[in-house]
Amino acid sequence: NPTIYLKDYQKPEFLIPEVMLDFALNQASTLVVATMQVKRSSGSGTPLVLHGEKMQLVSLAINGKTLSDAEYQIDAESLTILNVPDAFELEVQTELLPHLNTELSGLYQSSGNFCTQCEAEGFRRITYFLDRPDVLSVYRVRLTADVVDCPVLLSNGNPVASGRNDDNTHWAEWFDPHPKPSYLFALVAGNLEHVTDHFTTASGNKVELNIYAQQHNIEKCDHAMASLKKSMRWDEDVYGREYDLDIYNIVAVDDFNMGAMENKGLNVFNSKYVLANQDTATDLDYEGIESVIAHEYFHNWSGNRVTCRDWFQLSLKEGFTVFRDQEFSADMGSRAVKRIRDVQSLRAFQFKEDAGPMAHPVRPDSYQEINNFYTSTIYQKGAEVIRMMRELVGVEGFRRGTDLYFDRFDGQAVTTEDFVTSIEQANDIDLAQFRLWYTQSGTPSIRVQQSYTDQTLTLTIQQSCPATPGQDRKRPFQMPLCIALLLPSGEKVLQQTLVLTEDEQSFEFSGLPEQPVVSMLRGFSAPVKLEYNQSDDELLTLVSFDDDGFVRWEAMQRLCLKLLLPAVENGSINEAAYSRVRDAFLKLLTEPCHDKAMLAEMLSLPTASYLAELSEAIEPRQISLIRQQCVQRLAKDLESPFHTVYAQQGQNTDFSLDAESMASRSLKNRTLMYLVATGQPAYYALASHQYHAANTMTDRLSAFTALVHSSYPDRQALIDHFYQQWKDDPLVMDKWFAMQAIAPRDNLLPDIEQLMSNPTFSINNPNKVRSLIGAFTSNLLAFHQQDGAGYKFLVDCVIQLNTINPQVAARLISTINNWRRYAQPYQSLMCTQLERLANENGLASDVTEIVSKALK
Ligand code: DPP
Ligand code: ZN
Repeated sequence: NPTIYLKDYQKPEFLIPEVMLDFALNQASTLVVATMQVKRSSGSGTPLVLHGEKMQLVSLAINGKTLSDAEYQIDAESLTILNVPDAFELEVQTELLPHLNTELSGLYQSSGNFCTQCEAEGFRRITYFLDRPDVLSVYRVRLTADVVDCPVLLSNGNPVASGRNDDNTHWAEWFDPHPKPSYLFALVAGNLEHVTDHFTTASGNKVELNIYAQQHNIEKCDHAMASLKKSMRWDEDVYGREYDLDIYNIVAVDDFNMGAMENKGLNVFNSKYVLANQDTATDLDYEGIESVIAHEYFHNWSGNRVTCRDWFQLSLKEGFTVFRDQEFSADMGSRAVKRIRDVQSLRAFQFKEDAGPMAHPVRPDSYQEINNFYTSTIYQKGAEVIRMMRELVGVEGFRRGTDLYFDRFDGQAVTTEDFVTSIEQANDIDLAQFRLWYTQSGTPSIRVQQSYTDQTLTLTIQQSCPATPGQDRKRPFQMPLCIALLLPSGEKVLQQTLVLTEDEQSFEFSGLPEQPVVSMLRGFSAPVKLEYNQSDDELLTLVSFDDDGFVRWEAMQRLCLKLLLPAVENGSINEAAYSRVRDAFLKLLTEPCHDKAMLAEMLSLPTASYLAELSEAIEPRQISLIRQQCVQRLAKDLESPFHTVYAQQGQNTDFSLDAESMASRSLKNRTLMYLVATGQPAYYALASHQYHAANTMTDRLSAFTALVHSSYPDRQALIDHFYQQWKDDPLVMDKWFAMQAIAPRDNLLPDIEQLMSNPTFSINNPNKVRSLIGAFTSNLLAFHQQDGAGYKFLVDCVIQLNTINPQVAARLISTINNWRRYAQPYQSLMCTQLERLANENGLASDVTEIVSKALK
């Protein structure tokens, strides 16, 4: 596949201000008539080249006159019409086969219902079009389908008219007054129920809100609806953004490549991010739903009203919108815990990506397959870049900047540069150096050295950024470094945002009669790795007293890393380091607790993926084993305080999603995990009792997981019991697969292979692939077998998925594209399998790009 470069961007030569789409929906053969008003915008006499693939052209007409074969050319990816006037009506008829569409891009079927996914380039599988985000059109859509199979007919915008035909079909017409790029087009047709509500906007418009789902799921839509209303209010309060249509529809489907999609007025969601009730969804699921509903809603302004000029600008909408949803969730729940989770996820996925062969800037320079660039860098690092800009200009200055951005670019397709310029101009600040965050890839490191003499603290800070593909040398970034100084008594004597701009800088703080403890990188104010040797005592001061939740948690993590990293390297645990961690745990468990949610986070050892990220040469099995050993020792040594805290949380309190109840469940289940890790039968019984008596999925799944991951003798019976209870609920089955796939035990592969033939598993369903195969690849012990069988299994799955769903296949194989970072024999074994994959015939471009970059 050819590489596409940002530097080659050219404005479209033609525009399509209006389009009318007429769908005759039928699963075996759907006919689409697209009538477009086409206008030349530049050039003269050049042919019209439209994108199109994986469909059948039926006919073409210009201004009502059918074109002959000689008047156009067609290939696998495009349609060229040689002689066209400067303004004309183009009619394109195409035939689609939605029932055969397993790629879930374009028009497809999920549970028998029709739906679409057009981002990034799915619209070109529906009709021939200028399928690029800088071509904005006003859409009118007419849907016709069988009245029994498809009582519901939805598209973007507002409903205009509907009616019955003489045969067994009916029709509906939708009109969206807001010009939009083709990637935001959507239709849904099928047999669906809905819940309905309304929202009155700040200026008094009443908006009808509907959530559609299959009938048996309709009781599970209330939380999503409540989340939608909260999002709409928040965007008015925080950004001054109101909704702009009469109706907002959300549809939940079981087969979906990503999380959800922000199609104008008609969001299509992976059912994982809509459906919840207390029997089936965990507290984490509820939080995930709230944040994804918000994310897609926020796109209505950051993405839809102001969209991207080209796909290199993807972070313009995604980074900004992730930042918006992160802040929304922080306002709805615990800000500190939200930040901790976001940083954990950034380190697990984005740092890994930045250190591997797919490292790319937040605004990439090139790509082969755009679907491979819906990455953690674009989304999560992109959000960090927006967050830093807010830190640099302040909350009010940031709002002035976003107001200017939305006003100036409403209805346009723009660039990340346009966003930065808006922030600059609204604040009279120069962000020239800051722009490097958009163009340089790689995770910067910050090295801090401190000295204290004559009542003066000096911090010397060096920054550096490793070489990444295509970028050998980096210039220093501008970044905000939020710090505070604490006296050993815990009193905060100063708080400040330092702005780094140089390779090395020093900062002095005088008039300090005692040597302070530095609270560094507060709130994780920049997406960097911090190298800063603080003593155990300094870290413990931060754990006890810092008023920044992130730093408190991070100090505890760093204390644990002093135990874990050397232990992984040496294969044995240093007793002094262990005692420090154990004593810190004991103090946390026995002191009065003001914030249970934070305590639960503080009592978690660094994740295995973070330990891998910090390793020179990754020893996956060693990481897993050492971490497990530490969990077990802490469990045994602190059994009694763990049990006391567990018992204090009570069992079946009334189900509630308030912060206090969720925090209590989180702490209870964290302590339960440790209790079960003691291996004592009494705690197996305790967990088993919790599993059977639970009134929430949070409690049930936590007990289930603790037992399945332990040496509990009745493990298999428990797994079977869970299965019998929940086998009819696909989302709960996803958890059942995942928890088994990440069990820290050897010789798991035969179990995984057997689970793949379970009747509830389907390789065509992306959620199932992620929850079984994807989860297995994150299992540092079981996946990284020393004979390479885990890698061979993965590549076998990828080869199978390559023809079914290349996007999912590419994501799956990405998990080992950082093979060079592993120790031997893992590194060579992974390489062998990647080479086997590279030699397969008929690899999709999605997979080819990942594999070829991995092996380069
Ligand atoms: N644009 C979508 C989202 O991030 C991607 N499927 O919300
Ligand atoms: Zn998004």
